[in-house]
Amino acid sequence: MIVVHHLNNSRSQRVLWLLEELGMPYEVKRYQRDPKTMLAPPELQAVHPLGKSPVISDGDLTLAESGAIVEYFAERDSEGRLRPPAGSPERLRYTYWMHYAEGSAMPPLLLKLIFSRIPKGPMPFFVRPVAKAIAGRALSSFIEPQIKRHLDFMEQELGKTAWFAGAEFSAADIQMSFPLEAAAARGGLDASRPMLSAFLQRIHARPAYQRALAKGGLYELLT
Ligand SMILES: N[C@@H](CCC(=O)N[C@@H](CS)C(=O)NCC(=O)O)C(=O)O
Repeated sequence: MIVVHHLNNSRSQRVLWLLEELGMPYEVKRYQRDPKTMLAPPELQAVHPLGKSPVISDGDLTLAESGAIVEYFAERDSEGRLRPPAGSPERLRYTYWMHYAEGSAMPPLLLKLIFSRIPKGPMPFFVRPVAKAIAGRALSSFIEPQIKRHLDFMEQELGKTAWFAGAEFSAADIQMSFPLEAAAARGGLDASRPMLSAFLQRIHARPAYQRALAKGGLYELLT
């Protein structure tokens, strides 16, 4: 039996959604973030040494890293529903977006979250203005321009094809949902990005997405 080790408000929501799309039976084992630090509880480290989510168990296999998990299940589907045919141009795009989501899109979004929190953290009162200035400078000079560049790129790409890999919905769209939801939650999506906003509306309307939400519980993107 597939077990999804699911941390609340996390990337493992994508795995639940994928399994719902594929109609694969699974169990959800829930873990709660520490409300102060937002870190995963130590029990997750007993499943995988990094103690992060998602991680899945499938018989003797334990697999972490959302892209690897998404590809593993997409490959296992005998009907090949969520993966373009091997060797096709769509398959190369699929591979590209599968890696891009965590390798390129997420780092600046994570930096934004961290640097926005720095001035609010505990520190002596006289240090706070300095921390605020340094964090503000990092945000305005590097992080925000990087996020803008990525969002412009994704907006442009979604103007070429309906879904990230091509005309058909694929597991790459599931993998790409997290950076786009994170960008929306962190204020980076507005009327100037109609393609990305429409993408989010389309995925949120999918019955499998809705079922996954019901399984995973409250979902507010945090990290
Ligand atoms: N690149 C990894 C990132 C995993 C990751 O950072 N997961 C976050 C949840 S979205 C986590 O477990 N955070 C809690 C912690 O680091 O303790 C993936 O895509 O699986």
